[in-house]
Amino acid sequence: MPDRKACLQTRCACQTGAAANQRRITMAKDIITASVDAVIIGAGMSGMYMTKRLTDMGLKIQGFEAGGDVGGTWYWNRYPGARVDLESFDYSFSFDNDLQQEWNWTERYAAQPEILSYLSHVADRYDLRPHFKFNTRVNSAKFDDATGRWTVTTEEGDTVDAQFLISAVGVLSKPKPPEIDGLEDFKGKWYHTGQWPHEPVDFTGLRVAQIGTGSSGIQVTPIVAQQASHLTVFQRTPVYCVPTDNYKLTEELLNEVKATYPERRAISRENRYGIPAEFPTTKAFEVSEEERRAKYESAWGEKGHLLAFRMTYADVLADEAANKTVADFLAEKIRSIVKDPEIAERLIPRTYPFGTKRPCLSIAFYEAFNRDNVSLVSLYETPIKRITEKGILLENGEEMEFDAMIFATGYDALTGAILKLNVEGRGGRKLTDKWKDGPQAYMGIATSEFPNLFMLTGPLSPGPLNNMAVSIEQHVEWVADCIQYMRDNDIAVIEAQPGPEREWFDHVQELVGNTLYLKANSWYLGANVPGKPRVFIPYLGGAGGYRAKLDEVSENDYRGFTKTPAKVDA
Ligand code: N01
Repeated sequence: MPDRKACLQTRCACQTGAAANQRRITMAKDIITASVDAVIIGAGMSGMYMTKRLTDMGLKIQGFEAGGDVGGTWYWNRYPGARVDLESFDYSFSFDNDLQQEWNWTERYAAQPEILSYLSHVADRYDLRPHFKFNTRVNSAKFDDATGRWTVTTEEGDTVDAQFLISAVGVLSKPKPPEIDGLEDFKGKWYHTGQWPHEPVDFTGLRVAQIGTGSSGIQVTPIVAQQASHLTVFQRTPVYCVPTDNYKLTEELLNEVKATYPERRAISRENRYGIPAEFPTTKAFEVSEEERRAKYESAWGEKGHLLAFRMTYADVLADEAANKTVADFLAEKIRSIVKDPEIAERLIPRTYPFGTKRPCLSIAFYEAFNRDNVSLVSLYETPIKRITEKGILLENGEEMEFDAMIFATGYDALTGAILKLNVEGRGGRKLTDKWKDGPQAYMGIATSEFPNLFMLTGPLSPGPLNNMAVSIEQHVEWVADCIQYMRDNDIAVIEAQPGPEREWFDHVQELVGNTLYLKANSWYLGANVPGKPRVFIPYLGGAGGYRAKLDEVSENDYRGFTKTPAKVDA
């Protein structure tokens, strides 16, 4: 029996046979020893598009991907109910008009299989898979001061030398173990949403425990509730959920979207959250209570979407009183859906302002608690002591028996996956040491002492605070342009300077200081991972604001970077 903790760390999910399945998808090829222009780590959306851009420029690429195929997040997250919570057609690539015209999304919020087949189509269309070695995890990357090149090795034994190292490892890709003692004693099966098996898991007739109620957990609950004989949801911090008005996309609607893609994409690139909508300028108390209420009803109703409440008024995330008007409205909605008043009260968030932990878009999450076979345990009131052979032992001495457990406990977000690569920069400097008090990254894309390393949607960039598709395209295009600039100007090595890097960090922290975000124990702050430095990691300047700043850097000859020319042979 493999060690389960190790399984979580390696994401092999072998307890359920998923690893064997992955191996069937793509057999590992021979050991690679090569010299290339760039190593790209990760074949999710960012790694795929980066590969396309650099191969179009004629660069030789070696990609490595721990999973058995392309897809990243959408390859791993196969849990029941997994679907995107931004409109599918906006959560997609915009770089090729033919691609966006030929792909027909079927639902407003596409489910995981559809997104994965879209990404598979992208990989086929641009012939990206041959550039990657799958089922292969990078375990170290070292910069050589003398040659100005990176040496990347993998757990499989590959060794590749490259001018550029590009991290495309994703922001929510290192699953966070449950951190509850005794898991190894449990005799039933258990699953983490972020490394779900490839074959369907049937919970029919089982007593199931679900731990965690973030964006993943709230999608799991209603589906598993339909199968399990009993589902017990263990909730630590309640979340704010907005209902999903999901529907099949008609040909007419799709044609309308396709015809207006140029405008949609242009607005998205400038919008605060990377979606095609106007950000409001009106503040919550500049309008009457009736007007405010009507706006909240509309944000909740059929036009509602994940970001609707954050975009009702300009000061929702900056002013406590304004924020409370949204929180009160949502609490009222929870009370109106959940029939048992005690359960409703437990589901209402009270410890942080609305929006400072990521809100969720749900299909019938609250409604699930009206079922006889679903119960809720608040971990604030009844903490877990440990996991046992039979189930879960609570601090109050009660032992609850389960056949299966689902951990929807989230991720070591934003920095976890990149730090796991064991990156060493100039003079053997370890990235883990440099970032021990929190990430330092100039413009959220590069870090001093680590030359020619680019981090796509890296820490201190907006990343997941925006539509990720918009964040990814922006970074990929900026990095491709930077490499082209280096080639055009005979620059061999580019490196962020410590001064501008510190200024960028201060700027990121200054922006968050003007908001309510620091009032929540969120993964944005690293607060969900025991021992992680408490630093606000994403940049809050918005997709448009960030774009302007990053463009300013490139338009000014990559200001804030030191550029070392290629050696000229005598
Ligand atoms: O993870 P989370 P997630 N004991 O960290 C609880 C994106 N995403 O996978 O809040 C008990 O949000 C934890 O409690 P608390 C999206 O950006 C998008 O759900 O730390 N409970 C929380 O309830 C999202 O924000 C989509 O107190 C423990 C839950 O587990 C991000 O991914 C879908 C615990 C973790 O929630 C992460 O979402 C899914 C413990 N030891 C994800 N440890 C869509 O696009 C943690 N928890 C739809």
